[in-house]
Amino acid sequence: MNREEARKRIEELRREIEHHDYLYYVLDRPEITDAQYDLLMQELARLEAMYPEFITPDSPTQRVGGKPAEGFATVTHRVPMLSLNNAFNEADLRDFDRRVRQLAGGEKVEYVVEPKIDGLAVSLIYENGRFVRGATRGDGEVGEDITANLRTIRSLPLRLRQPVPFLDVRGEVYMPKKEFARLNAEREEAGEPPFANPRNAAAGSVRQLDPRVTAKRELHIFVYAIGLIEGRDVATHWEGLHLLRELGLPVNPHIYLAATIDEVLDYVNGWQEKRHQLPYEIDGMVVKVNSLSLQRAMGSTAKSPRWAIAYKFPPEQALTRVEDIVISVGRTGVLTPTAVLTPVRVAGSTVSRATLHNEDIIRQKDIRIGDTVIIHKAGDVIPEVVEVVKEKRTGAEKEFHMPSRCPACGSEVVRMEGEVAWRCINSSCPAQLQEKIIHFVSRDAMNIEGLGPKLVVQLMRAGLVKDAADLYYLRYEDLVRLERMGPKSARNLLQAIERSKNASLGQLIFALGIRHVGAKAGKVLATAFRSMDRLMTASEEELMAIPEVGPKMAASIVAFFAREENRRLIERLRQAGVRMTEEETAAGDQPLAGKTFVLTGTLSSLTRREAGELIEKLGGKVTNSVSKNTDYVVVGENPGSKYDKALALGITLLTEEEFLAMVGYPSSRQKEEKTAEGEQIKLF
Ligand code: 0OW
Repeated sequence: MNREEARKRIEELRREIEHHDYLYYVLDRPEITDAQYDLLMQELARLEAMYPEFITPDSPTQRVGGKPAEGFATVTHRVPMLSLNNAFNEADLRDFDRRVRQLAGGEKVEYVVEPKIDGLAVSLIYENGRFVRGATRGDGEVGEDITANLRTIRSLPLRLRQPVPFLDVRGEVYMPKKEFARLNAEREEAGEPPFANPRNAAAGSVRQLDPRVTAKRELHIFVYAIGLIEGRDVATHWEGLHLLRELGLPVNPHIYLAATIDEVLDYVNGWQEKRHQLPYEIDGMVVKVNSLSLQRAMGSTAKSPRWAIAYKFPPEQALTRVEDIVISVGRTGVLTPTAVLTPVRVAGSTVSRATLHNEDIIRQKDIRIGDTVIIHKAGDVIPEVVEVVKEKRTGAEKEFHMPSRCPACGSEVVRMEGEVAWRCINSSCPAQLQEKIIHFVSRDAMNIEGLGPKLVVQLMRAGLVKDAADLYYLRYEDLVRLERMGPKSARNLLQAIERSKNASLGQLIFALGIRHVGAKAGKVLATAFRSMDRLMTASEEELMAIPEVGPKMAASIVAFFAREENRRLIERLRQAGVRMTEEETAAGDQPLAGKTFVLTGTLSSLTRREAGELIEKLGGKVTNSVSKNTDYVVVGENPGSKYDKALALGITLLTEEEFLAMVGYPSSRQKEEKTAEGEQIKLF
C-alpha cells in the first residue's frame, strides 16, 4: 500500500468507525461485533503509526490524550447553564402547569418529558462539526475545561455527522450502574474508599487530571438541550432533540411528547418502578415546555428556567434490623464487614445483606448489631445502610470491632498506610486462595462452566484443590466421591476444565488475579507480549511502554512474577497444557507473528519505513529499543548503539540480505537481475 492509498484507507476507516459508533451509541442498533470493530480500530492505528503525518485530533484513535493536566482551565459559558426547580408530587406538577398556561395566555402547551439522568452536567462545543471543547457546568456561568477527559467517552462523537458552523450542546455525563458496582468492588479490593453513588463516581472520573484514568472508567453521555446553534433553526425542543440525534449525538431513547399535564403524570408515574431496569440511574423526570418561543417568553430566574421542572422520584428506602455483622476476606486479603439484615424489599428487590465497606464507615454511622437501620441501594444497585434509627435502641445492641486476627486463617491483620481497609497478609490464607480460585474460574477469566463458588469451596474442603493449578490435576475417581457429584457431572466438570486450557492468553493473565490487572488489561498485555514467558520477564519500563499500563499496574505485575509461588503456579499450569501464548492469527500469512525487530543503520534496497511495513504485514512488531524481548536486530550501513546493545544482549543479528531472505523480499541484486529480464517487481 503506497502513501496515497494509505491516506485514503485511513479516511475510509475513520468514516466506517464513526458510523458504527453512531449505530451503537446513538441508535443502539450495532451492525458488527465488538471484535470486528476492534479490527477496524487496530488497522487504523497501524496505518496511522506508519503514516503519522495523517493523524488528526478527531481520529477515533486520538481519544486518550497524553500527559496529565496540571489543573483545569476555567471556561465561561456563552449561554449560562441553568439548573432545575424540583417538583416532589402531583400537586407541584399541576402548579407548574398552571403557571405555564397563565404565561402562555391561552396558547396550546405541549410538554417534552425526559428521564433525569443522575450524572454531571457538561457543555460541549462543536465548531464546523468538530468537538473542540467540553466543560463542567460549574456555577452555571463558569465551569472547568475537561475536554481531554470528555474525549475518552466513546459515545461522545469527535465529529458530527453533518457539519454545523457552531453548536453548544448540553448533556449529562453518567456512569452505568454495572460500572459503578465494578469500580467500587475494585476500590474496595485496593483498600480505597468507595464512591457513594454513580453521580459522584462520574464526577470523580471526569475530573481526573490524567485522561488515561478517565479512559479506564466506562462513562457515557446523553445530550438534552441546545445551548446555542448556528446554521440550523428549530421551533421546538422536540425538534431540537431529534436534530441532535441526526447530528450523531446520543439522546435518551425514553423522551416523550405529552399534549397535557395528565399525560405527563401518567408517563412519569410509569417510570417510578421501571427505572430500576435501566442500566443507568435516574432520580426523576424532567418536564419542559416544548415551544421554544414560549420558553423564551417565559424566561428564567437567575438559577433556573420557568419553562422546565424536575419531577423527583422519592428516594427508595426501607427500615430493617442488623441481625449480625460478618467479615468476608477477599482474594487480596481485604477484610470487608457486611451487615446481615432481616430481609426487606427495597428498590425493586429483596435485600438481606448490605456492605458496610470498612471500619471507618461503621464508626461514622455508629452501626451496632441489633440496630434498626434505614437502608437504600447506592446507585440503585448496592444495598447500603443509610443511618441507624437511634430512637429504637433498647441498649441490648452490641458494638462491633474489626477482628485483630483473620477469621479464616488466624493470621494477624494489618491496615496499610493511607488505606481504609484491614488486610490479612498471609498469602496462603484459605479464604484468599478460595477467592483467587473463584476468580480464576469465573466467566471473564478461564470461564470453567459449572465450577461455581460452592463447588470450589467443596473441592478445597475435600483437600483436592489448594490452588488454581490443582484443578488441572483432578481425577475422575476423586470427583465422583464428592457429595452431589454424580458420574455425569464429574465428566462434565473434567471436560469443562479441559476446554479451559484453550482460553486466550488475555483470559489467563486476568485469571491470575494480579492486582490492578483487569480483564481489559489482560487482553492488552496478551496482545503486546504474546506469551506468558515474555510477560513474566518484562521490566517495569517495558510494561510502561504500553499506553494502557500505568506505574501502579507495572509495579504490581513485576512484583507478582517475582514471587516464587506464582512462578511455580504458572509452571504447573503450563505442564498441565494450559495455553501460554497468544493465539496466532492465520499463521500462514503471519510468519513473523510474535517476533520483535529493531532496525539500525541504513538499508540499501528499501527504506526503514518499507522494512517496517514489511515486518508488520507479516505479523511482526517493530520497536525502537533493543531489549531481551527483541528477537532480531537488522543491521544496515553505519549501525548505531542498538547494534552494540544487541551484541551485549546476544540478540540475533541479521544482515540486510538475511533479513530480505527471511521476508522473501527480492534483494537489490536479485532486483537488478529480475528487472534486467524486464519482469516488474511489485513493491509492497
Ligand atoms: N439531568 C438531566 C437533565 C435534563 C436543562 C436545560 C435547561 C435547564 C435544565 O437529565 N434531561 N434536562 C435538563 O435541562 N437538565 C438536566 O439536568 C440538569 C442540568 C443541571 C442540573 C441538572 O442535572
